[in-house]
Amino acid sequence: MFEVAIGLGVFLVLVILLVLFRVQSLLDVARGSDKKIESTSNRVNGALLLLFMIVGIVAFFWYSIAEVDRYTLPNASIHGALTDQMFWITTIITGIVFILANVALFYFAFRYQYKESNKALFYPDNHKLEIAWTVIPAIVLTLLVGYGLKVWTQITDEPPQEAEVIEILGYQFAWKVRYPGKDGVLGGYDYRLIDPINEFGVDFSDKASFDDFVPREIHVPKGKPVHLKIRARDVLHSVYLPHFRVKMDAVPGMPTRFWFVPTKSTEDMRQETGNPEFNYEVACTEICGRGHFSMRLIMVVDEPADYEAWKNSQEPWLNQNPSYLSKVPENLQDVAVVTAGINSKN
Ligand SMILES: [Cu+2]
Repeated sequence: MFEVAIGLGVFLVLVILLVLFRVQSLLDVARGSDKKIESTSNRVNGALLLLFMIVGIVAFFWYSIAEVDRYTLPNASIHGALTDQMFWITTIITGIVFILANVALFYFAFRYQYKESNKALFYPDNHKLEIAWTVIPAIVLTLLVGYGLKVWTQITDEPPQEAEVIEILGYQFAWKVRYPGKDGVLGGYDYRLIDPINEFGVDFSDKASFDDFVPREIHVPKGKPVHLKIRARDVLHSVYLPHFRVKMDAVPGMPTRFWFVPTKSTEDMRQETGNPEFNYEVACTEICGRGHFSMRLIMVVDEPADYEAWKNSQEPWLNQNPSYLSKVPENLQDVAVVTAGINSKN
């Protein structure tokens, strides 16, 4: 509160000074003063703009080089290499244009500042120049967009048949994942079946749901395609796996998907980064409310054999919540009991 008051005070003083200055200038005009317009302020401003440019460019390069680790994470997926390549090509081309345009902007402000001895050159148009600065950017942008479109269609192509299917559900404020179990098929769902325990709204009249399991962590196999089926329960969320260059919105009522192939296990990454605590994580990149920051889920990338072992050690959700057997139709009860392994527990 105190800082705000000080800020307001400084602002008010500045406004008053500005008003006083304007009043003085208008008085001069009214008195018919013949003071020359030219003053030192043009030279000072021209030099300051040049200084601003130099400081800006130095800071830009210094930050970009010194902090490169902060904005480039090691890549751990096949399509991530394509994404990275595209990112760098785009960054380098637009970066060169950015620097050239800004050097010209600030240099012109300095070089062509107002001087009484200078007379402005009347230069209405130049067809060659206009054609050049229309056609060249058009071609460069078309190539960049075309290249991006090609990579995008490759990345968002149909997932392969053998892909591991995992459902990921975003809600305020966490992620939940569901695996299809031994049959490899996720059970159907309906939002009207959602209750405090059946958070996915799984439809237990569907046989495929009996062996589905809902673990606390998300595990995926290294070197195999993983097909994420993405849903949201309340508001927009967004699945973000930075090391795999995966980002896809989770939209209520409109399932989305993303598939990718992890190339480095959690263990590989711990060695590569020299950080024994390293973990992949799923984050939410849609500001979805107060608890947005807590939408973090650890993702473990296993060697394929470890992944299979982990999958086999998981208990079906129905086994952990046997009261939901009552939602299973009469004629399928026996199948559900066997598939979910309920008898073996009781
Ligand atoms: Cu979210």
